[in-house]
Amino acid sequence: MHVIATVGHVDHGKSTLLQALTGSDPDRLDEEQRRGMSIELGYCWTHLREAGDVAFVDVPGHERFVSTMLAGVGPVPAVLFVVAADDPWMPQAAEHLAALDALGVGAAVVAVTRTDLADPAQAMACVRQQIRATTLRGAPVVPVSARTGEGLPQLRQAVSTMLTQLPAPSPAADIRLWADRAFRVEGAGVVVTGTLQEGTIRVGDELQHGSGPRLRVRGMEALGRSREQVCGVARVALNLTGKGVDQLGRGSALLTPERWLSTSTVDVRLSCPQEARDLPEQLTLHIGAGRLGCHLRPLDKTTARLRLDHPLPLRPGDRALLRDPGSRAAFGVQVLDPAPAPLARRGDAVRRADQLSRHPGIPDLSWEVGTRGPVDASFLTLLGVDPHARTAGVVRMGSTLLSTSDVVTLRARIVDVVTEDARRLPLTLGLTPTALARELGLDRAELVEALVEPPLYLTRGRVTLRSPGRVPPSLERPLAVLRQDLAKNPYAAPSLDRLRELGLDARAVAALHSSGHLLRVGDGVVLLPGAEHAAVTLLAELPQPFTTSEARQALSTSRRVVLPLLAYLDHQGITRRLPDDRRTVGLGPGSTADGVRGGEELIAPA
Ligand SMILES: Nc1nc2c(ncn2[C@@H]2O[C@H](COP(=O)(O)OP(=O)(O)OP(=O)(O)O)[C@@H](O)[C@H]2O)c(=O)[nH]1
Ligand SMILES: [Mg+2]
Repeated sequence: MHVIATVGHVDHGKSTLLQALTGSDPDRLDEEQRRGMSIELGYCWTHLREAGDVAFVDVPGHERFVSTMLAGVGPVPAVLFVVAADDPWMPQAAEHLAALDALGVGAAVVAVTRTDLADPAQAMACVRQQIRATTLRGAPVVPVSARTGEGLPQLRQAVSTMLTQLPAPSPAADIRLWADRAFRVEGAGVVVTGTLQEGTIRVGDELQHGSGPRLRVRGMEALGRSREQVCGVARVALNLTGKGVDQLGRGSALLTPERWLSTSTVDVRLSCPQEARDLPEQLTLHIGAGRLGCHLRPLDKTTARLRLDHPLPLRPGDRALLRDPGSRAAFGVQVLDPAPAPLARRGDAVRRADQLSRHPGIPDLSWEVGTRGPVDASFLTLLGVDPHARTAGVVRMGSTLLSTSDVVTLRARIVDVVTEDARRLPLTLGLTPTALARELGLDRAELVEALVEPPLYLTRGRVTLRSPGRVPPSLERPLAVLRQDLAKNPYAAPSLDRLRELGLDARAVAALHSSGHLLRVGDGVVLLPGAEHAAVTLLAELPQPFTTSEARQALSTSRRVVLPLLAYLDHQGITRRLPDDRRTVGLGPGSTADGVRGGEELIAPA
């Protein structure tokens, strides 16, 4: 399906032209019939041979209904711009054109209509002139009469050609459906209509609205027929159930749950002739089918920070319109960063403007990683940035992505911190990754572990500058075999028989433990160094507190291993044992674990 919105000056013949194209009248309200003008958004559809099903959103042209016009046009990818041959260029034609230009709409057909009333040549020349410097430049201009039908076949052809050239939206995209109407239907409940831009909605799906509980799609219609699933682009009517469904209205966004970042602060690029500092501070933002108040703070000539009156699900590249309701001036904004850091210090705004000047205007992994520093893959997904995109200069370490230059800088800082620690405390065994992460302002210890490489070593859970001791030649081979065994299943500690078979007696195990090649968590229970940290990551994902048996299952291991491992983690203060024998991960009240600065770092001789 395709979706097109009409635009154009009041009374220029938009609704009449749609009736001629589709056979149905988009003006469905009694008041619209009585007054002979559109007041609300209207909907109708037809089938074009080349383009297939085409749904139209008819907007009112009257100057009082600009917001309604924008709600109709906002989410729609293409427009039919209607100009009367007998009344060429009028204020709302100009206002609508400016809005389309600001929103970056490029897919358009211009219909110069009512050709039975006047020769269209002058109107056609005029409209070509007007669109020349806008995103509509090059759009076909087709003369037509809704009254006589002359030109309708050519108009259908032009619309088909324009639609078939549009890029196909992704059926797998996350849903963000901007509701343009919400109403109650006797017996069914709340129905919401909107233009689905991309993605697929199925009956039974759950959708999120704001921070409320999820809503369920009980039924769905498109083009007047009930559907089990609909892919964007499409006009859809959803019958929704769930708590809070009555809060839905024009401008509400229905979302794929947990895939969007809701934000009230957003950095944008402006497209307007004035400099940002000459714009009013209080403006109205029109985005999707919604509008809301916002406060604008200029960053430089062309970028600004917006504070929205309420949070919205936004991603880099989103287009919106800012309007000054007083002067009616409107200009375009492009979302660059929906999750900007606060501007706290002097010079922050200038630095921010410089970063934004390099933003490509679409979700971009290099920009995110280069600007934010180490960032979690799940956060990037919320921004619509593909964390798996192959990008030069971006390194993946576990779930964290960072730039190659951050890798170098962070490693150098770890070396500095570890060197300073060793200088202050000659008997130190090194710093835990958690402590280093805190020191470096990183939120993940795993990232520190991943950054460790010579001259840094991770030995017995601590980062040091000393390499693990040399392995006696006779133990090299058994150690290599053990490493292989444990690589397959890190918590399947070798049995005593297996250790014996490899020639590793208690003395050899002790030697490999104290030289940092093995981690002995209990009598005869050895793992690879670092296994304890990986275990903590898995245990932290369990519902807290967890039982020994849940820990055993999470680590796919046996009681023989899990009991000493948990005891070891308790001893390290990484887990905490509760009176009922369950445990929690993390610092509990009174725990002294991870007190890494100062004397606690000195570990008693083994
Ligand atoms: N003669 C003639 N009259 C037309 C034609 N198209 C529209 N009209 C007339 O123009 C007037 C306005 O038409 P509408 O279709 O309501 O205009 P509109 O653009 O939808 O107006 P708004 O929705 O209020 O902005 C009506 O009286 C129509 O009958 C046409 O091709 N020829
Ligand atoms: Mg109309």
